[in-house]
Amino acid sequence: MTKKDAGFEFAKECFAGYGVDVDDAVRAALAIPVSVHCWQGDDVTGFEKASGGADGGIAVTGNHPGRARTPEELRADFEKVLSFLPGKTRINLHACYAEPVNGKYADRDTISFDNFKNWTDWANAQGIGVDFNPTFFGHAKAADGCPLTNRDKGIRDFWVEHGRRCREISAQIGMKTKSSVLDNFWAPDGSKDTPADRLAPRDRLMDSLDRMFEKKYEASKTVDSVESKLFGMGCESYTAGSHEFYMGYAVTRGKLLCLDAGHFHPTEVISDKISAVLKFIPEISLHVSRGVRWDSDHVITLNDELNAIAQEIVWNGFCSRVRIGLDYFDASINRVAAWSIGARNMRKALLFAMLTPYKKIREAENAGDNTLRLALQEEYRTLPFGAVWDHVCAETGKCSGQEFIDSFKAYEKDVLSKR
Ligand code: RNT
Ligand code: ZN
Repeated sequence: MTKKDAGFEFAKECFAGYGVDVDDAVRAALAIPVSVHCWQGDDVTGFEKASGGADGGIAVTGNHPGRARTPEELRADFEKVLSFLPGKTRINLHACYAEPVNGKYADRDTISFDNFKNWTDWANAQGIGVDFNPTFFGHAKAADGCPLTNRDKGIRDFWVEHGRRCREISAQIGMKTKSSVLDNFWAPDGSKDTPADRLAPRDRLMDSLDRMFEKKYEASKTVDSVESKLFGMGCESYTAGSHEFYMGYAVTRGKLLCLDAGHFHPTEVISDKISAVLKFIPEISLHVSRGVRWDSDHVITLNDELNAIAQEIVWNGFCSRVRIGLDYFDASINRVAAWSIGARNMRKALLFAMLTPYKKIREAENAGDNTLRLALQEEYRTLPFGAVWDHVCAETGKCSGQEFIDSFKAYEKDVLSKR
């Protein structure tokens, strides 16, 4: 027996001592789909003729060499990321990743499935599902940061048409991949300084959304989610699509609510919101991210909040009611590494949540024994989780530890640095 195998056997015994079956936990943790965003690979740039890049309150900082410049480069990088990810993975696309067809670029109000045919074929070849997002930023018609609330009806109509097309594209991708596509709607609409009217933009936002969502689609093909936000750079004083707005919208319109971990007050956490909103909405989606000061999109680390998010999903049996997506972008470090480290952390958190003796901890709580609850909560932190993770990586043909580091460094040397 190798030292690694011996370590795994020992870990199994430790977890069994708390009544946890490691094999069951691993199987369950790997089956949870995690939708990995495409935009970490190219700094939310996309492939349109005149790429506006990230704006509307989101910003990518850093200029590490190696950004993917073409669909082929981005897909190759994503394949490298996939090679590091155990478990069921999906890709989350944005409308601005539309590809030209026969050299012809489509504007946001004319895009169609054809602009995403390559992505769909590629996803099928990779055996992964696809999710989607309309892009309401990085465009001349969103230059004032108010696409859906614009006072100019012509501008609103343009974006309503974009939203409608994205839903149609999502339905077609869903059909072709035989997997329901989550279509997530986030728009930056807000105001840098104190608005005189907080109501009228919300009237217009509601109307734009209602018009986009007129057509009904089968959930087996696509479902819509709406994402709230607190503030962004350049819209510090007001965001039309606040949490209260979208919570109400999702409840009354039968939409999923997307909780982005970076979109709330700094002492608020989405882990606490999951069980609350799921009392009123059958399904939600997540943008797992990490807020730091003004930025809502740092690479996710395996911190307490990430573990808490995974625990809420796993411990409450919400795996089929929460669509997990990732949303972070860092251009200051190796992007493939950033992408993979964050996505591996999501999977680690899910696995760790599955391995936690939560039934025992809850028993202690229900018996009113908060001392035992605290003792167990603190003891499980140092159970030999690492040995299980390494084993999962080895069993699924993914590397871990030094090999993982060597592999993304080699990719940087051989591929990224030559761009
Ligand atoms: C912005 C939102 C949104 C974007 C992506 C690119 O604050 O979080 O989800 O990050 O759509
Ligand atoms: Zn988000």
